[in-house]
Amino acid sequence: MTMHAQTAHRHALDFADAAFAHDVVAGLSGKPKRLSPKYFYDETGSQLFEQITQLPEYYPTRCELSILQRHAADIARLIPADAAMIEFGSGSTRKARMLLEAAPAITAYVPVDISSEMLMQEARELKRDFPRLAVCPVEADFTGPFRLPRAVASRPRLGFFPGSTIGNFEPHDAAAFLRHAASMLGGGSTLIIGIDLVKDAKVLNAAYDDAAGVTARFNLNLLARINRELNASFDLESFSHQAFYNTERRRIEMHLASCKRQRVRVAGRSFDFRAGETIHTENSYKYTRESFGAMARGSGWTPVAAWSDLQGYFSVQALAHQD
Ligand code: SAH
Ligand code: AVI
Repeated sequence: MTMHAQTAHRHALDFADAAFAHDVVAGLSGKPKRLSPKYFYDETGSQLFEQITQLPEYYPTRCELSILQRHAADIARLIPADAAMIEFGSGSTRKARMLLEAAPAITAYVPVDISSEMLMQEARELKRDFPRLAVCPVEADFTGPFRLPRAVASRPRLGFFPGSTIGNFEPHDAAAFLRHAASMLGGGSTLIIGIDLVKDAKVLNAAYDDAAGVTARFNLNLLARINRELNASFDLESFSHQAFYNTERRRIEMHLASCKRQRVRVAGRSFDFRAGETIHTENSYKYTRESFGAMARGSGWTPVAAWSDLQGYFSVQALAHQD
């Protein structure tokens, strides 16, 4: 890195720290208290998410992998020559690798993620494993504006948003994200997106409250991160993981519940908790093919293909943006 790049990187980090402190203080000052799920993903959080994907109860990753395995060739047929694939929330890049193997037409790959360590590690490994591919990682919050690297400018673009990460947005934010992605990817682009489908509440509840307690550790890691980075005093033993399917709103809700009345210091401020009071840390919305299709059409995209696993738990959809 040049001196100039180092200074710019430090400023970006200072800015991210300030935004984290601001969002946490604002979220804990609200009624009800809430925190954004994008803050789950520090280095430990990303590792815990990877452990979640291996759990017997957590079906989304297994289902989506099986769909991609079966239909990689169908997806590859939608990809134009010399394309750039931009992945939103790339994490372990395991699913991108399946598309890269099936579609040599992809000559540039732009993983975008907020979790810097995992992003850089994956980018290094991809460069080693796909030596002819231009790998251009972008550390960014994809809910805001960010610049695409130069390698993408002259290439046709393919968006990839697997994992049902769009389900972590509120529906109006999901629609806004789709509109933003349409303008960023441009006319003629395709978006391959993973959607978790509405299903039996028992299956959903188990997926987000696993017997081994990994999802609980993932949820509680947010408080550990706040302690470490914002000089806070959360006692992790006195908060407990809660996850349940809200049938009416078609979403899993995750919360951290205070086991007692207590006061917590965060970034120089005090926050009081009643016994049983929760911090709402995540929603994971579930869609039907129809409800997602309607949202996509209202946000500049036309569904052109949809694939499902054999149980009908998960859907991978191809959306086209005309203009
Ligand atoms: N695509 C992978 C990972 C899904 S987990 C898969 O399908 O398994 C969600 C990923 O999105 C994580 O890697 C997390 O760091 C990233 N992420 C979450 N919110 C983000 C945001 N606002 N901006 C950028 N990346 C985000
Ligand atoms: C990343 N995202 C799609 C996951 C989900 O299923 O909503 C995050 C997660 N939260 C708890 N378990 C997994």
